[in-house]
Amino acid sequence: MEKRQSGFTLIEMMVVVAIIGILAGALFGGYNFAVRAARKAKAVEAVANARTALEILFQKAEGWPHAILKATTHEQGFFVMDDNVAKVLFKYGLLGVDCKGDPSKAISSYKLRGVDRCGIADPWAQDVLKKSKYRDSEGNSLLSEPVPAGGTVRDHLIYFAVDQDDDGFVTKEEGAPVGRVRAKAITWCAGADGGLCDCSTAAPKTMSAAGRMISNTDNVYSWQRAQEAKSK
Ligand SMILES: [Ca+2]
Ligand SMILES: [Ca+2]
Repeated sequence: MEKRQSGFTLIEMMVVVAIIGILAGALFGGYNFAVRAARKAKAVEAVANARTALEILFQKAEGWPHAILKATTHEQGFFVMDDNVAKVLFKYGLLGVDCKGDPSKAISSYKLRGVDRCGIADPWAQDVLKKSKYRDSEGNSLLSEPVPAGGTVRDHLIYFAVDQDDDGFVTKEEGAPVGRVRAKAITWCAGADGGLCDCSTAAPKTMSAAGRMISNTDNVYSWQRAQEAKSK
């Protein structure tokens, strides 16, 4: 009489393990894709909200406050949505700014918790800031915190440019990364890789000044490309 086999053979076990591996891989890949898509949607919302806030500010103040025009300049000439802008938005109660403490003090005195709460960091940086446990360190060191997708927290702040001469266009001279955009204010973030490209180039990948390949396909803008107007 044939002995009845109990349990699984090695082959059966290997097949089961392989199937579980394939299923897990598919699920994890789908999960990663969903996380990326959700972060990009949040980034689109954040830059759009920032632009709306700046436009409301322009109407309320009947011009751009001096503090905004003197905001920190990025090495490429763009304005970073930083302490100065956050303080102005705080003053006018815009952009959901809810920094605790004395608004006359630098946001860095909030240990960068302010940057997160003021909504001026993109979703990739906000994720890093949430996981940083708000440890008691200088704001600058948190700005240098690496972001897994690319760059540091500083590379993931929201950028802006405004129509300083009130001619209805934001131009390269005013910090726009393109020639001319018909708008009062434009905002953007660098996207998942933390790298900004010259938007006027068609190349999907560009070498940054630091020698890092950066993608412009994931950059998030508050303006439509159709709004760009050619310079004379
Ligand atoms: Ca202008
Ligand atoms: Ca990018």
